[in-house]
Amino acid sequence: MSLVLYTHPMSPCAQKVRIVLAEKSLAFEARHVDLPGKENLSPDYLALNPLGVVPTLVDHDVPIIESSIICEYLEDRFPTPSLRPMAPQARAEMRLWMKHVDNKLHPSCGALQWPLVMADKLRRLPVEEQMRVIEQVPEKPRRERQRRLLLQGYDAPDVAEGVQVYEQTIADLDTLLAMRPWVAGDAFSLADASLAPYFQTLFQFGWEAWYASRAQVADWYTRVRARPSYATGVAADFDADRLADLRARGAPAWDRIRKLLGG
Ligand SMILES: N[C@@H](CCC(=O)N[C@@H](CS)C(=O)NCC(=O)O)C(=O)O
Repeated sequence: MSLVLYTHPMSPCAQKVRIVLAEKSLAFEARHVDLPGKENLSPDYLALNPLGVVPTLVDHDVPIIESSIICEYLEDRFPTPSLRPMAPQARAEMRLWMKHVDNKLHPSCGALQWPLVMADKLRRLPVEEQMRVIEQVPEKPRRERQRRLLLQGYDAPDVAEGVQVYEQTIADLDTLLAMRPWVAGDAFSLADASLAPYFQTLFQFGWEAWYASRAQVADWYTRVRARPSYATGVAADFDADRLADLRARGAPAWDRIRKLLGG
């Protein structure tokens, strides 16, 4: 098969790419990377993706990294159906949302999700060993965030900041979606594919109340979830047992988030 995707079910960045692959009806081979076991830091994986993160797309032996770049690559390589608006202004807006996701929403999601699902294996090691593993994370901001989250859990400042970023994002989207059906215009685009997984995070942990009162966002996410691309690219990885486990982990965290939201 010419397309191989290195992925993990809980990775929003990988979900984004899987949505795009499904929208374009592209077949690919999924290779699961054990993120809690830090397989992403193995020499073999780092040779493919020097940043040590999923996703990585390999197209005929050529690795492509960074989820937004992968999405644009897929768009260039397989232009139909297109997930980019035609008008340059709408395209710029789409890319601004993608940049917001990469720079702000993704680290915020990491702060909320990582301590709940990715840190278990590491926490079973002696603290010096935990720190030795974290020291191998190639990018400084992620390395330092993971270290803070390991040591401080939900008391880390990243959690409070992440909650505010999520809250502002939901509010801004609600205003925008009152004017148009999809984030960058009349059609589902890479902007919708990029944002959708970050609502999966809220859904899977049972934090739907966060967006439920924002009518436009709630309606948008219902329409996103109804798309076949979401069913195959995201929801298929969350069976009833996994969802029950995630919701149990999410419940105590929601108490903290609600307080941070002033509730
Ligand atoms: N900017 C990167 C971020 C990728 C990223 O942070 N991936 C996470 C999973 S969503 C990861 O692989 N983390 C590895 C780790 O936990 O050390 C992208 O968009 O592809």
